[in-house]
Amino acid sequence: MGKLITLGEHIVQNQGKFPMATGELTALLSGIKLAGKVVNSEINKAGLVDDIIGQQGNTNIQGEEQQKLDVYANRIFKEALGARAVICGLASEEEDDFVAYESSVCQNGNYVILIDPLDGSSNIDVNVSIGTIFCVYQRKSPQGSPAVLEDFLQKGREIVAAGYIVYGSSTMIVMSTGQGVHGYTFDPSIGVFFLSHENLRFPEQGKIYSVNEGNFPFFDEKIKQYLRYCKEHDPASNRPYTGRYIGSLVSDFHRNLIKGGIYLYPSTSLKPDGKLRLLYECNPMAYLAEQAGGVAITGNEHILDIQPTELHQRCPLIIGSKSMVTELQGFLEA
Ligand code: P6P
Repeated sequence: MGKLITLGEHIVQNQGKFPMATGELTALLSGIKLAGKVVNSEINKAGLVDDIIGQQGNTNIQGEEQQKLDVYANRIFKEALGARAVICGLASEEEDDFVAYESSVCQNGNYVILIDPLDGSSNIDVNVSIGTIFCVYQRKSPQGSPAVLEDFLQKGREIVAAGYIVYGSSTMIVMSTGQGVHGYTFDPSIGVFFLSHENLRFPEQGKIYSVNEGNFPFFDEKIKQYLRYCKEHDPASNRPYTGRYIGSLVSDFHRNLIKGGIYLYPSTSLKPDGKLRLLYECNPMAYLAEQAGGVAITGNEHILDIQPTELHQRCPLIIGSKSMVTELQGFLEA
């Protein structure tokens, strides 16, 4: 391993470059790191602890079965972030409405966070990697008051920090504060995240495509044409491409970021707005993609340009290597 630099040290080394004051960013990240370690610990023993896997027995606002770990992770992140004076409010996939922290310390916080505490949670019971996704905005409402809805309904272009935690073969925080994308790998033996992937960028070329082929009958004809193109045998253009789909956005995105690739959850006849949520899935991943030299679109517009109108609104997502997204756009515009 090269230089041993922790996440906290890397933030301090880059201080002064952030839109957030270093102290605020450090406090925010200490909340993310702490909650990530606690959730990671529970995930790693999920198979051993009866009362932590399986379904909670109720559904979230999306009408999706809440996994017990979903609810647990949401509570851990909500408490960890509420214990730091930097965040005045939180919106979560697991919360019907946004949470405006009540303490005066939190109400003095300048930022709000939007989070999917455990994305891909249906994979928990089958021991497949899952993730946490988050993004941070500067509040619009006056400091010292409770957070309000407009603090959360901001375009992705306004994001000041975003990232994900991937609970995989190793646990990593991958994040950006506008100075590129960096990966930090957790060493459980000492409980520290070390800088392991500095300046992550999508490879110029890629040949991995990630999509749920089971939705093929419901895709627009132009998406079908693209998927047929991916599977044609043409060595001159490095086809057929390779299909890889984990069913966990964070894991599929992470692999495509390292190896080059494209992930698509497009509009379908059954779900015209797609499945993924704009505020705490598509926007943070789109921010990271653009910081890493990639692209993220709905099909006809950039994700980060969308003006949100609702906390849990959905949008189609096509995200990954610029060359592959551009190639797909050629089909959409034909
Ligand atoms: P499907 C997980 O529920 C998720 O939000 C993403 O992480 C994942 O890529 C997608 O949905 C999987 O959805 O419909 O293919 O099972």
